[in-house]
Parts: sequence; C-alpha cells; structure tokens
Amino acid sequence: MKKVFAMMLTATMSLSLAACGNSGQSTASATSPAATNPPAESSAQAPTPAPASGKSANDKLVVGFAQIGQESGWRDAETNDIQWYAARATDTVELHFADAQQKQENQIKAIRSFIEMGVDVIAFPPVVETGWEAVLTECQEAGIPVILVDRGIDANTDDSLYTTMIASDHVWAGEQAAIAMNDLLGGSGVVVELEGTVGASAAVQRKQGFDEYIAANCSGIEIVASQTGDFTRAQGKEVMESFLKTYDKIDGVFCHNDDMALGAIEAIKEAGLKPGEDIKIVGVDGVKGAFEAILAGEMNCTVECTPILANQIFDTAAKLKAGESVDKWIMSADEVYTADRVTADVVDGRAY
Ligand code: GZL
Repeated sequence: MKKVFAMMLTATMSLSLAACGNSGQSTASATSPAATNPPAESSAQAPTPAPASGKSANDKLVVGFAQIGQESGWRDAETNDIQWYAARATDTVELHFADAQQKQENQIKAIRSFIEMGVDVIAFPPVVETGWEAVLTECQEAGIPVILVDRGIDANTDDSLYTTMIASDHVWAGEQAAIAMNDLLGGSGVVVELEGTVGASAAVQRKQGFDEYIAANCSGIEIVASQTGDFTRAQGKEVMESFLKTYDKIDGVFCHNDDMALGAIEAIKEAGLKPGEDIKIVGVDGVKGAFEAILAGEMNCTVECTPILANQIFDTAAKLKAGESVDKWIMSADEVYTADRVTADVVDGRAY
C-alpha cells in the first residue's frame, strides 16, 4: 500500500520560494496579482528529492500542501496559483505538494508524510468535513501548525486542532445565489439544485445559505429537487439530464460550482431549451468559463469564490513559523457577478 501511495504523491516538489506574499489580512483580496500569468509550463527548478526525514537541510519555510485533486477548473486554478507562486520564488520556502485524487485517505497519508518530513507548516483543503481528528492530533503532537484552505472541518471537531482557515464564506455565497435566483425568477418558479461533493463544507454551507434564504424570503420559489454532482462538469450534466426528464417545468437551477453549471448548460441545450433564458442558471466560483457563458447569455450569475490564495497561504505560514498569531478565519473578499456586470473586458481581466 505504501508503494501505491508513493505513486499517489504525484508531485512532492521541493521548490525554493521566497515568502513574499502581502501582509496577512483578516480579509484577503479577491484576486492576487501574483497569479496574473500562471505558467503554461512551470518554470520551477527541477524538484529536488525531499529530505529523508526531519527538518529540511536548511532554514527555509517548509510547507506541505495536500491538495484534494483536479475535480474542477477552480481546483486547478488554486493548484496553479500555489505552484506558480512556488515557481516564481526561490531560496526561502520549500513546497511539498501532494495530489490526493479526491480521496480523504490519501490526504491523510500525505499529511502523515509531511509530519515525518518535519515540515514547518501543513496546509490542505479537507475534502469532507469529518474524519480529521486523529491526523490533526498527530500534527498538534508534532508541533506542526495546520492551515485549512478553501474548505473547513465539522463544527463539532475541536477547533484547536487547526490554527487558521483561509477560505470564502460559503453560507454567504449560497445566500447571494438565492437573492440572484429570486431576482431572475421575479419571485416565483420551480428550482432544482446541483450540490457539490457530499460532506464537503463548501457544499453543506452553500446549500444551507441558499435553502434557508429561499425558505425564509421567497415563498413563491419551490426547490423540487437537490442532488450531488460532486463538483464536476460531467456529473453536473448527468444530474441535470435526469432532472429535465423528471420535471416538466424547471425555471432555474442553482449549481454549487460553475463546473456543474457548465455541465447543466450542455444538458439544457441538448434538451432543446435555451440556458439562461428558459432556465435561469446561477453558479459559484467565478471561473472564466462561467463569465464567458454569462457574456453569451447562457448563464445568469456566478458568485465568486477566489482560488487565488497562495499569497495568503505562504504569508500566513511564514507568520506561524515566526511564532506570530493569526486570525482563526482569513476570509476572502468575493463579489457577485450578474450579467449587467459582465463585459468582454471583465472576462479578459479574470485571473482564473
Ligand atoms: C470552494 C472549493 C470548491 C469549489 C469547487 O472553496 O472547496 O471545491 O467551489 C471545488 O469548484 O471543487
């Protein structure tokens, strides 16, 4: 199993970086200039073998990042930003990067390997909210601070087991999506919901924000179905196809991420309907494909959730290594983009 896992650790890249992020803020900027030109080919130095065990052979800031995988364009943008940041900076930070291929057990194994390496800080997006107590306790016992990135863990888990979370407010995103959907439908209509990965905080909280807002404020809107598309375009399309076969009337679809919205657009077109007109479409993430769909009139709104977090991650890690305290939640400053705000210039200017 160990051998198999070694293959899973697709890129333990020991990259030299300068910790040159902007000052740690309790509200990070929505996009970071550092990510403006992600490399087609990383210009990183050839990865050097990770040190066998214990602290790296230098006083660099050594960060272990256990990425979820490559399920969405958003996730790829986050990975690109972290690796692009790494590729740009040499000499003060060493990045160990693992791709867990959507499996919690691989994230846990990667975190344990980072503990064994003796990294200074561990950062990771928990693929689901639960099941982290044991490995986070091991991090704590090893004296290695943990940064949760873009997703959180269950509120019942002892929150002293992680130092900070760098993420958007997913409940707010769900609420903003509900406000947009209500406006688009003129206060009444039938809505279906494409949920993200089962048990992921981003899905749980976006659903909470959307459903609770609709229930409390939009008596004319009925959510007739809600099913996971696992944050992927392919599954978003499949679930939307099944909704279209099941329900004669669908006026709107709320998608927990833009990739599923793009899949839903395909399904709606193949059913002979006009996405953005016959069925209103609201997504979350703010990926470029969503902006292009909005500009084309095939989608109506995306609620931004920036994946451009590398500056905050490495800046926070540097502070933690220096023994400084940081806020428990470093929240991204995101915006809502409806069609009236989306011009060709806005699309061209998107960082991801
Ligand atoms: C949000 C992040 C989610 C994105 C999806 O912070 O966890 O995971 O919204 C991605 O696109 O799969």
